[in-house]
Amino acid sequence: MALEISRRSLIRTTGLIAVTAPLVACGDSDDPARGGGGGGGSASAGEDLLAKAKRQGYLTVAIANEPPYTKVEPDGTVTGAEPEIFRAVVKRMGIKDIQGSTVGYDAMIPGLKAKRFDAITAGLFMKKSRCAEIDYSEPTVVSTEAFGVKKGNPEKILSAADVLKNKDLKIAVIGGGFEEGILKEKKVPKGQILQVKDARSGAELVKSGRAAAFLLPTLSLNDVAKTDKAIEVTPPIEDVPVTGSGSGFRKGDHAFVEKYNAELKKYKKTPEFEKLMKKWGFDAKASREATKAELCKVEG
Ligand code: 6CS
Repeated sequence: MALEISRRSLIRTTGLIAVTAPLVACGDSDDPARGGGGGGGSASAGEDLLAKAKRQGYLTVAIANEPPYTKVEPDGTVTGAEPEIFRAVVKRMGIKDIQGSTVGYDAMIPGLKAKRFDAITAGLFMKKSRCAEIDYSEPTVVSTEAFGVKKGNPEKILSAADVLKNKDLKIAVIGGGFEEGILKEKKVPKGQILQVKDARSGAELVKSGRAAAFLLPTLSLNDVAKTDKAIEVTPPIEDVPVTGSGSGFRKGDHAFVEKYNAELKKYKKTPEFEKLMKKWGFDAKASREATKAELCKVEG
C-alpha cells in the first residue's frame, strides 16, 4: 500500500539537478573520477565496520556517476542524492569522510562482497534477488522509471505492454541493471533487449535509431535530456515497479546497518534532508513512507 501511495506522489515529481558539497572520488585506473584515497581499506582481523571507519577516518562507497543519484565532477568530487545522504548520516555516527569508487551497477554487489569498497551508495534499487545478497539500509531515494525516446516518441512507447506488443522494438537498458530485470520479468524476448554501459550510451543508441527507447529512472533521463535535446522523456511508466534504493552493505556488517538506520530515521525528519531531496528532484515524503520490507518484495 505504501508503495502505491508513493507512486501517486512520485508521478508529480520532476527532476532538478544542482551540484553541491564536494566528496572525493577514487576509482579504477581509467576512471576520470580519480581523486584522493584508495579502495575499501582493510579492516584488521575481526574489526567491525564502524571501528574501521573511525580508525581510518573514512568509508569507501561504490557510485555510478548517473545524476541525480550520483554525480562525479571533472575534478573528481562526488555529489548526488545517494552519497550526500550517506555522508550526512555517517557524519552523525562520527565518521568524518567518504571516498567514492566509480563502478558499473552489475559489478557493485560482487565488488562489495570482495571488499573493494565498504558500501554501495549509487541508487542500486532494492529487489528480491539483491536483498538476498546484501544488507540494505531503510530506503533513501524512491522514484519512477521512464523511457527515453526520439523527439515526438514516433513508436508511441509508453509502457512495458507497448514493448511486448511490437516484437520489432529494441529497448536499451544498462547491462545487469534493474531495468533489464524489469523487462525479463515482463517476458520481453532477449532479442529485444540491448545492453549498454551507461546513460550516455543508451541515449546514443536511441538517437542512432538502433534502439526505439532507453529504459532508465525518470530523473536520470531528465538529466540526459537537459543537455541532449534530441531525447524526449516519457511520463513515468505505470506498469513497472516504483524504484527504491538504500545504502547497500555486506551481510556481515548488520551491526553497522542497525546504527545507520537509527541515524537515518532521525535524519529523514530534518529540514536538511528535505532540502537535499528537493535539490536533486526527489520526494522526501515518498522516501519516508517506503520501507525496505516492501521494496525487497519487487521481483526481478
Ligand atoms: O539499480 C539499478 O540497477 C539502476 N539504478 C539506477 C540509479 N540507474 C540505472 C540502474 O540500472
